[in-house]
Amino acid sequence: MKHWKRYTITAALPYANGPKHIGHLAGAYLPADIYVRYLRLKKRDVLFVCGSDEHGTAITMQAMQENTTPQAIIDKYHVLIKDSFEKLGISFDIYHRTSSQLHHETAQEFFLDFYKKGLFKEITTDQYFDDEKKVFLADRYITGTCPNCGYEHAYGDQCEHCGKSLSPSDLISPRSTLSGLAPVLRPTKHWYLPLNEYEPWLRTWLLRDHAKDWKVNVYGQCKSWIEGGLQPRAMTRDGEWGIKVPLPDAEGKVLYVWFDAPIGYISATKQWALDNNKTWELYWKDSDTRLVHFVGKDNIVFHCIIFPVMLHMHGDYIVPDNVPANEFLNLEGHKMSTSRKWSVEMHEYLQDFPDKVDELRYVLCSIAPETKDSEFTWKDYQTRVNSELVAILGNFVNRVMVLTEKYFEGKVPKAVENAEVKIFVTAQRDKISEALENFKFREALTEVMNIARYGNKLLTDKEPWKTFKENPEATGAVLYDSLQIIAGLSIVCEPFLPFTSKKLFGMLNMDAKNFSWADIGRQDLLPMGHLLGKAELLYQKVEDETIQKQIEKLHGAKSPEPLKVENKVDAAPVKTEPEFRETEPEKPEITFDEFAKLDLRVGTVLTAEKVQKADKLLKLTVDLGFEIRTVVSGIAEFFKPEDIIGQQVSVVANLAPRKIRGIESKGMILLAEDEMGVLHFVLPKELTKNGSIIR
Ligand code: B3M
Ligand code: ZN
Repeated sequence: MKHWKRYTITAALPYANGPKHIGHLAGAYLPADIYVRYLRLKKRDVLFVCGSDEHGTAITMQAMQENTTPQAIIDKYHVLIKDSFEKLGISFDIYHRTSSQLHHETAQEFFLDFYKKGLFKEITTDQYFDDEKKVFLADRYITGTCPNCGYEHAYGDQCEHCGKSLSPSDLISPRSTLSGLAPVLRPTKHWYLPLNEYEPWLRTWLLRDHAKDWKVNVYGQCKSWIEGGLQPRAMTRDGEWGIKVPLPDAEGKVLYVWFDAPIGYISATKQWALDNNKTWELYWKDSDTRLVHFVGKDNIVFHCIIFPVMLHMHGDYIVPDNVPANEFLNLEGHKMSTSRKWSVEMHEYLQDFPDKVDELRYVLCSIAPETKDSEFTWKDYQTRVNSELVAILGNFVNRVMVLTEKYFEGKVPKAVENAEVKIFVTAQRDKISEALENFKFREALTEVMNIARYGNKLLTDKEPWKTFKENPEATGAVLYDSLQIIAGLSIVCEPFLPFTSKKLFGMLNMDAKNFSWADIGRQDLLPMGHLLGKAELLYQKVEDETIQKQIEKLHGAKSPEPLKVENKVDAAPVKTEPEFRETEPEKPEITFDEFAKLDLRVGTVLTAEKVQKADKLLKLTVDLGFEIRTVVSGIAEFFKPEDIIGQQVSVVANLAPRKIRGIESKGMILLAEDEMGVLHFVLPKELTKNGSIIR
């Protein structure tokens, strides 16, 4: 493996448009922080940068919702988010802002570099324009009916109801959210990054050279992007809020937020270097520097394709060596969402559990969505805290401290070093290093806990409280070993549980500054006769009531009501949230025989057409293998006839025929209805022969 001289570690710049939740924390900031703390303990030269992303429609939309200015929004949320990160122990070297002068200059310098080298394509296209407000409309400022599912408040870039990516021209009857009027098309010029021209470079640098060391979820997404064919992408937008395009003929145009935001990592580095008398270029332009971006899965393409292409185009810069992106963390069975109030916001957790930061870090690291989406539930939080932190780590430390106080007046007893313990802990250290180097944080944390488990087993096997009377040396030896294990734990747990580590150092009366990663496993960390500090409980049990309160809070806050915009001038349907459905109550029990009466079959849709004067109905013919049937199905709101021809479906084949709008329907298509009321086909995972029985 390459020996890196220094590390530049970035965590995605959060939009300063609202509080951030524990899903964000688990996705990017916590793993980044663990990795950085580990590197620091290894005495590596590491820089950890982050900051607020303060441009783009995320900010202007929020300002509209809160009836205030974009500046007021970013000032408010920048402070809130920064403060939460600090309290959660996320140890950035700098938390910068993209609204800073230095950042504006840095982003403009990038733009001008490309411009002067003639790398941009200048393209004029027709874009939607609000004739009353006299502005071009960003995709998010246009709403209309989704062509895919018929939802009436879909945005110009995406339908939040069915999730389909859209462009404004896809919308049926588009409207401007600013005036409520139908927008008109006007030509406008923009500067495009010709991503397609960099495909050969991406194929070598990414697809060939990182096939082995990047996470499969990340690599797979990149591969499908590249193989799907890259298109030139506009790096400027019409608008006022953002970084001005630094050209004379670009009045009213700003840099695309995804052009400037990643450059924010560089400007943050520049600011840090100014503040600390360092050379920023070393962290971005020296090939011995390892650049690693921690992001969530929705940011992968920007960090793996677009930003690397920009760094490569500029020429003097290094490109990321890895982008260990995580998947999503769900909450109690649903997608986490701040706007839908189905979330645990970082600042709210801190208010409710001010002294339980490591508990959260522990749980989030244990369930981190490293390879696939995962789920946070309060019950699981309680179980992990009580049966792991309290019962394993806390219990071990507490027993050793109490026994040492009782038998040896709180001093490290005399004993000889135990080679077996040393071998075990050292091997654990190396396993943990290996896992961390490969961004396997869950695995690393399990191995940390295995050290505490080993300690507990040592106590249980040797029962030092029983030997003291007859053989105090034996008691002393076990406690000596245990105290050295705890000393090792205080170092090894630091990346994961920094507050616990601090407490442990205090309890052991050790100075953290004198120790590094290499010291883990040493059996002479605490000299004989060394006086320990005051014992305190590391963790407290989480009670049922506490958890119950959080669950109630979540359910109580859930608001199916659309968010209202109070702004009188711009009274526009900015954001209406789709309704959140409750789960239906369970149905009464049936016998197996009753179930066996159902004849469920796999079929394929051959034709589909709308049923006249019935908005919800489609008339389908379905090939069931043994015959072709007509089935009328209430799915017209969700599926266009032409999109479902060839679709495999599951059919209740022996349902008594019914006349629906004059059409005889024989059978029923099975569909799953999610909490948003959206329908999804239920079908075998692989293509299956028509007529196959489902049982
Ligand atoms: N602000 C998107 C997000 O918060 C964006 C990340 C920028 S990283 C340069 O998901
Ligand atoms: Zn839709």
